[in-house]
Amino acid sequence: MTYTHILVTIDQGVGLITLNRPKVLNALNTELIEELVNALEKMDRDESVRVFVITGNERAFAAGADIGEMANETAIQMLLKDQFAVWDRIAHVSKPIIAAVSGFVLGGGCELMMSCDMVIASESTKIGQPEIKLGVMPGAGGTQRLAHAVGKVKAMEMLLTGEPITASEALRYGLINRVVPIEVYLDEALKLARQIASQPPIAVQMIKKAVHKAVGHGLDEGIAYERNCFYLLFASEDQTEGMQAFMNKRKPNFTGR
Ligand code: DAK
Repeated sequence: MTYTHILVTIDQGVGLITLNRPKVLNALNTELIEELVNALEKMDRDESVRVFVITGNERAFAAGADIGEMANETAIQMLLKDQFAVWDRIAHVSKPIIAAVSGFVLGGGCELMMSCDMVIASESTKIGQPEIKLGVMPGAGGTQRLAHAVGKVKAMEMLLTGEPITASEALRYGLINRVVPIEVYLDEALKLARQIASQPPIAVQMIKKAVHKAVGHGLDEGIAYERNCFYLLFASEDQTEGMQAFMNKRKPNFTGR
């Protein structure tokens, strides 16, 4: 299978997927997400792959879903197309996924990171959910997974201000596993991946599933609620204003309509 927006390699039991739209900070358009999900599912069936690493580049893991792609959609179009539903399939991958992140980890990029099972971050990582600045909110589990990971009050602050946190703060809040110098963040993630790849694969997959049961209570319901709210916000003038302002590189003027 050939891909346009991701790079895929398999080595020593580790399936490495690199998000590859550097000019737009790895903005996650529909095609990229479909490629990512297809690659994960294909390698999930491949016995030579035991663990995944998803990475981007030093400047950006991913700066969120592609704003240009959704800016002009209506609520009904969003609901009917439900094109974002493909994101849900990431949660059904049975082998562990490690995110190796650096730079911007924003919006859908943060949601993708939180869908992974472990996270190694470079010191220059900035993690946030800035959707509020676009007149919308997270739609791929951000409100749910962030609240589970960092607790209510910190999640509220991040979601309502849209301001990112540093890697060391994220470490303190238990959102990521490790912060390392930028030169080695991918190597560290690959080292961890190879260690897990050498463990008994059936036990590895069962542990992943069991841990997901421990942290997944009410998650599906919360995510479905969040997604409906996200789609509904496309009926607001603030969504149009927020996204147009981003694309025209100006400050938005929100009116509460
Ligand atoms: N989409 C499209 N293009 C983006 C982008 C994005 N999210 N982020 C950056 N870019 C593009 C910029 O437009 C710019 O393109 P050119 O102007 O060069 O053509 C290029 O990347 C470089 O960006 P900047 O020039 O802005 O670089 P700066 O260093 O000045 O700023 C920045 C970096 C990351 C602070 C800034 O680019 C920024 O604020 N980006 C937007 C971050 C953001 O708001 N992300 C949230 C997007 S909404 C769902 C699933 C997912 C989602 C929702 C639902 N379901 C399953 C239902 C997710 C939603 C989102 O993520």
